[in-house]
Amino acid sequence: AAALPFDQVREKTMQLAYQTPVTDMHTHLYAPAFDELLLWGVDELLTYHYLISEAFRWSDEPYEQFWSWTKKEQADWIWKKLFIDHSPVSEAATGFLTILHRLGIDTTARNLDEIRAAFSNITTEQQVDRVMEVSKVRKIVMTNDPFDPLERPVWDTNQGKADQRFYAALRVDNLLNNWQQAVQDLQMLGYDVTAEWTEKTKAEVRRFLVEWIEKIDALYLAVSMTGDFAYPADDHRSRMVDEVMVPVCQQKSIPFALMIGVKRRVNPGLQLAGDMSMHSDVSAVEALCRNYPDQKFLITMLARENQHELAVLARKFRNLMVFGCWWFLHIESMVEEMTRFRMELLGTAMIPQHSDCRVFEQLIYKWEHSRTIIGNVLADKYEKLHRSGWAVSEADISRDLDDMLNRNFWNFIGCPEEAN
Ligand code: REL
Ligand code: ZN
Repeated sequence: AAALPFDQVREKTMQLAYQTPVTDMHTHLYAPAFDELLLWGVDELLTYHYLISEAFRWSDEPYEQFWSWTKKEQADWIWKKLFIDHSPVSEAATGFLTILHRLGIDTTARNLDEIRAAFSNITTEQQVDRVMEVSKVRKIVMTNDPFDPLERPVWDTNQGKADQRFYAALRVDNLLNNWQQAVQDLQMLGYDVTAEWTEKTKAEVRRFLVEWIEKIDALYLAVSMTGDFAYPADDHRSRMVDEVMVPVCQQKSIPFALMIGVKRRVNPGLQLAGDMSMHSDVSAVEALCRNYPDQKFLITMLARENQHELAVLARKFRNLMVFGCWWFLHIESMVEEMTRFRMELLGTAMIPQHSDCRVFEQLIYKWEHSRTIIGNVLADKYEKLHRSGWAVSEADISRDLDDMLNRNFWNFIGCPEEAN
């Protein structure tokens, strides 16, 4: 393949960075069959929990007041606080405008009802198609919880797999982090478990996981862990990991995804917007990777302070894949910093981003903002290579971007054919 001249490298890299189809390996989005669980539209976008916490910085309103309003009233209030009274310069606020811009909606009048009108007369299916087209996101991994009473019937009636663009991931948070609740939930679904950690209980939890992995075709098991996650430890979590989760993952040949470093509800009044990040101990991941060399772990962490150590750890363990810039790290400056040192430490053998979207149109802004950064960081590296006499071709650039935005995930989870 023909080497590109120096002065074409950045332009070509950026062009391909915006075009390469993406596999979004962790989202809170759903296929249309999940009906009301699939959030989209202006009022959902404006009441994203990222924007709720930002709007409250400008208000003395009691939290209960806000929660008592309709979604439209909440959206009006957030619009006024973050877009009318002040400039929307934060990542999440700017993101809303990126979405409108890409959907061709004019915002010069700054009139929210006009913006709402531009979203009327669209069906969910049409919007899903349009957003996937605009964002060039080709495959979306959901977060699936069998204990969710809205979600379970969709799987029970076999509609969860109807749309081939969507894939499932089995979320296991309560099993690890709220065992009392999990026991009740499992019993409700007919599993013979007790709060006591007996052989019977372990076997039943394994049976639950295997049955649901098969039922939903889960690509991986997933959990969000608080920052105090320690492993190995003489506690419920370590027993659950060692005696139930890893054995099940091995049996089904799927990875275990751990998202580590959240501190839930530091301000309960803010509900979902009240979660915080906290520093974690990377040696828990180190011990997991060493104890189970044949088990794959997909890992992301929430504290900026943990990122460099985690990337170094990925040099030591090939069964560890670092992914994404999670939540409060999904901002321009952090994505830039993290993408740069991950590439410098790991080359392209990492998954630079996932979206964590909760509202469908967010795919547009989250991926556009990230593609810009990933493309520019990559172009810097190619220019440097060029100066050392190694000129990349268009095919090299396409391959590298496809690896990072799509293929590395599918190869790592053992389904390389899905990347095509
Ligand atoms: O998967 C998770 O645990 C988190 O990503 C979510 O709890 C969080 O609220 C999400 O919206 C962050 O981006
Ligand atoms: Zn998430």
